[in-house]
Amino acid sequence: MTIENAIVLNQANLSALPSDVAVPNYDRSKVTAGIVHIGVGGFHRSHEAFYTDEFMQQSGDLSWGICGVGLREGDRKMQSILKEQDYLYTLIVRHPNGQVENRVIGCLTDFILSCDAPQKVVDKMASDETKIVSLTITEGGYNFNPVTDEFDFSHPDVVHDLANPSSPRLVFGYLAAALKLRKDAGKKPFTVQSCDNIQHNGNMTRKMLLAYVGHCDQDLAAWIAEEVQFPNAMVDRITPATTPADMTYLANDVGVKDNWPVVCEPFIQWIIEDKFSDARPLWEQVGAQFVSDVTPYEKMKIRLLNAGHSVLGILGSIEEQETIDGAVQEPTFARYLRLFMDKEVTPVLDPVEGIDLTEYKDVLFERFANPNIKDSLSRICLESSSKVATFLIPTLLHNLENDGDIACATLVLAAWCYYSDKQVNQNGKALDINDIMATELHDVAKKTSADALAFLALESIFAEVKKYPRFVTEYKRQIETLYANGDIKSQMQAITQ
Ligand code: CS2
Repeated sequence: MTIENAIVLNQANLSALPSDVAVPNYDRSKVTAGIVHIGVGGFHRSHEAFYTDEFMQQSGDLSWGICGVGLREGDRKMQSILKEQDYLYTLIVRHPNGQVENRVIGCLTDFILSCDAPQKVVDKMASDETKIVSLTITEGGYNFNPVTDEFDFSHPDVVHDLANPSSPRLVFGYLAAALKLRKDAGKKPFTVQSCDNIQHNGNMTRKMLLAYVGHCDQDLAAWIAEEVQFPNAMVDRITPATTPADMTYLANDVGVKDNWPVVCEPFIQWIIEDKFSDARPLWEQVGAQFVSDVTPYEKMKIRLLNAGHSVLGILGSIEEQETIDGAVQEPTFARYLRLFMDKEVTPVLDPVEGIDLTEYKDVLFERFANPNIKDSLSRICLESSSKVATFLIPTLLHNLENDGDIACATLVLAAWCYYSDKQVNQNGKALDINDIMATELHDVAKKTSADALAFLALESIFAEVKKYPRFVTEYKRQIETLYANGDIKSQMQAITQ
């Protein structure tokens, strides 16, 4: 049944929405923005914004609205859609059994595009009501060199920002300018809270910011080092890219016209170190967990879930799979992924208090197999160069150093070379590749037919692992077989049998 005249989502229409759509129970006109968030994509809207909306609903403490910030021209579409909808959007939670929960999230209060109004972003962060600046800027946004883990001063945007401190392009310029205003006014700093999938994401943010600031203002760097807190955190909720079908579903089946809803799985987790520069929402009242050391949790999640996604994403793309659920329902892929998790990742992990790793992995398989979350492999393979470097290479390196198993991870790297070289799947269909290093990846990968090890020339990714002859031999063997037969599935089977 199609619902005629779906109701346009905005503040005035909130009370007229269908009764099975949950709406904020708080007075949005009284909300103030205690949080400025940079990088308002699907994941922020299904995760931190969800927790914060729930906290405001339950506690009635309305000082935790979120002011969104977009640092890229590409954020303009999100900004204009949210503005038209009075910063409301629908969260569509899809359970494996087909149950769907639709809920309007109300905690976003504004959205500023830095390219339109850089000073407005700085002033907002520096304003007294802002207690936290949180980030989802992707692994690549931290601007570290993956081999040295040091700040990359050669990046053109960094060169730009150092020359133009009042209109920066990267997050560090904004944080620096806003923290300087706080310092000069004798005020407390805000907390800088990373929500990206990087191990020790808070420490990494701190290190990068201090490197950047130290280059131009030593006093400010010393003050930041002393005063600003950067809690590490593990974040988790699978959030596929929104598709036109999701909007059609909302309009036709639910009766809500939302131009950019978010779809996600029911599972959600946020484990945070409890160190904040100033006040924070009591997110623990709505399911977040505060711990003194998040290291084992984040390692477990990144090395199993995120790396597991990359394993399925890269191998599955070549084999003409389209989504994570489709790939994991294929026995060859499921067996391969489990072997990778059991033999190559589990031995590398530290004990995680309160978590049974076997059960954690079982749950991951159930989450990946959710048939109502169509997480596309093209989303998973977005920016594979930073993902492989952060999610997979550290596990491989550990196993090389400790005589552990390396076959599964090595085949993924060989497959990634094949994927970057051919840019089509085994059946000749063009792959949708989006990677900042795409040209470089293609240029080295295409030399593979002449030199099996050509791809390993990518120093920023392979510098460490290629020091191990055991890896080089295994990689060469896998590459030669793949280029001779072009049959990734049999190679996976050869490893799992
Ligand atoms: C995914 C993540 O982008 C990726 O590679 O692994 O977006 C993943 O879905 C989230 O981290 C889940 O918490």
